Amino acid sequence: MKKDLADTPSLETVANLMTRVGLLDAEIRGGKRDAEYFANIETVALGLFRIVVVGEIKKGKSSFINALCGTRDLVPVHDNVATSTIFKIHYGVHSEYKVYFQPEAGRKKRTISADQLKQYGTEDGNPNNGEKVDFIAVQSPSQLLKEGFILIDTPGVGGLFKNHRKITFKYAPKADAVFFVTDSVESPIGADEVSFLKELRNITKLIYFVQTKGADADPESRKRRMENNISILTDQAGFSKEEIRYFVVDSNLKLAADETKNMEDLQDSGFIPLMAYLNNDLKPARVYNIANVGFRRCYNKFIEIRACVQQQRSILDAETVEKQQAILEELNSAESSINDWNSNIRPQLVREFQVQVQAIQNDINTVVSDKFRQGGELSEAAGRTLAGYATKGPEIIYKSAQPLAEEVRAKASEVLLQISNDLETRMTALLEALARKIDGSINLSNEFVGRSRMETKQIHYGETQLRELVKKGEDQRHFEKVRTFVYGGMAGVTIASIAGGIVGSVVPVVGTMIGSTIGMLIAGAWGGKEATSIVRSKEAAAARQSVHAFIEKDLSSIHVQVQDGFNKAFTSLRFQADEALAAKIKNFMSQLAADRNLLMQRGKASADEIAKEKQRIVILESQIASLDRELKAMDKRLY
Ligand SMILES: Nc1nc2c(ncn2[C@@H]2O[C@H](COP(=O)(O)OP(=O)(O)O)[C@@H](O)[C@H]2O)c(=O)[nH]1
Ligand SMILES: [Mg+2]
Repeated sequence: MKKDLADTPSLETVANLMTRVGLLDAEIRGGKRDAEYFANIETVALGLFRIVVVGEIKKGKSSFINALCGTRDLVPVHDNVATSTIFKIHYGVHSEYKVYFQPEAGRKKRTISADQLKQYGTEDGNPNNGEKVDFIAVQSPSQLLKEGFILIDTPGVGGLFKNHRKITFKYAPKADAVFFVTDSVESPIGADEVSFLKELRNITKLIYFVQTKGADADPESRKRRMENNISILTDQAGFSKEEIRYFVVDSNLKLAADETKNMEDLQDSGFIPLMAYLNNDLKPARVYNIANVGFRRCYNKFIEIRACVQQQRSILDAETVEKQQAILEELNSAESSINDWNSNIRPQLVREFQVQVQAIQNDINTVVSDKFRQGGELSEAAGRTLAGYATKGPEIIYKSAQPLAEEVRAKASEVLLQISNDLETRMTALLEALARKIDGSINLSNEFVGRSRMETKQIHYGETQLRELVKKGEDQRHFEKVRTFVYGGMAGVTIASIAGGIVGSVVPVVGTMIGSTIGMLIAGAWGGKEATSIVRSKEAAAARQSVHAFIEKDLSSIHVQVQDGFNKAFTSLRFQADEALAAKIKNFMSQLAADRNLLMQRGKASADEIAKEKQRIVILESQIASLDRELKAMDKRLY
């Protein structure tokens, strides 16, 4: 059972402990640092929290972000000029804006001044995104950002329903929180927003509500608005009253309060409970997950170090030739068991594993085909919608092409997320089964294995943890980092921990990989061409047919992308477990060689040299004992 989240150690504390373990590891390996492990410490220390802000145009999204950051005009706020691009806002010592262009624009990113924001980031200065801006990265020294929050401001040009989905589908699945912004003065949550929210819920459960412009309404009407909105959310959008987190704020008041340091205004702005919720509830949950994975990684390394030092200790303590001989025999027999297992059993287990991965792949291919192929479920559903237009004229049917295509893409994204969950569950089960088989198939002498076997805990990577990793898989570099972060987590010193190692290292990798594959596929599904090229005909039946043909074509391009994406992912999945095994075995063998070497040297060493060696071990042992206490204390806080 998980403990109170508020008791989670800070990521700094976890990173510090990881560093100490990493340095001790380097010390016993003759000063050589495990580069991967140290890179992973950075990942922990950097643990970030992503907030995506969505909502209709002019509801106050950009103002809300500025208020959160405590910086006026950090992102442009306008009375009559609409934001036309994504802003990604993150921490940096200096304020800075950088424009990133879409790949097809073939332009390098460029730093711009705040004055140029209008030119690239608004509908006025950059109509229909003629500049092909992908997003604008905003760097700011704000305190909130410094604490590891990343904010994403989204446009909402001309009605949220049509234009927002693409963006939301791209960013929301990876968000740690999605803030849906509505306001206190104009209309309550409308039909378009309801259908948008329903879709949003299919891809993330982390939706929170903000009602802005609180100070523009009197307290009574702003409360009525809130109650009204909440009943819309429960009656029409499928939210339950208990799950809704709803905040009434005023962003302008918050900004003013920051400037004048007026406590009363700050209180009235409504930002205190919102920030408290962010800091006390949302962020700790995320920190917990990162801390947990980092801690496991650290603990694995610690077990290696301890086993290694224990082995050195027993070699030094072996005073007699008989005792030394016994150790040598133990090492030799371990080596031959491993070799034996490696050449006879491992290939067989790996083959079985690969056959089962293939079976999963076949199932996934079937599902993908059932859903996406011509005449498949998605196409049929679109056909049914079109059949509903039987009494409509051709013009109306043509007009329905674009929304219908978007409908299909939204559904495709949903299906992809479902497949990804299913795939993750099945791959995890398969890896756990493999781990059990490995564990059951290795016969090593008990004394040799016993010590570390006791310490090998079953590592549970819950769904949320996997999601954490998945979210981070966004850009390729980060993905690689996370991959090594979890993947490298298993290089152990005894074969007994292989089984746990496989589950502990490969399972999160699987989650990360599936997540990033799905992320790309969803983005790809939304990258389809616009429904503009339909040949127009006068007759309604022909119009229905040509719209359906268009949808089919759209689907078939998505189908190709999806199949291709999954095939690539499977190719890699198939080899993950074996790669993890190979690394483990290599490590084990080099440890055996080192032990044997020490044993030989001990045979030749003078009493003086042995005494000195023992002194070195005593120091290491005391470091290990103190790390052991701290790790146990941290373990208690995490479980
Ligand atoms: N009084 C008040 N005005 C606000 C608030 N939030 C936004 N506004 C105003 O509403 C307009 C639109 O805000 P903006 O943040 O650009 O909305 P966006 O299109 O959703 O990003 C601007 O004129 C803001 O000054 C608020 O909390 N209080
Ligand atoms: Mg805006």
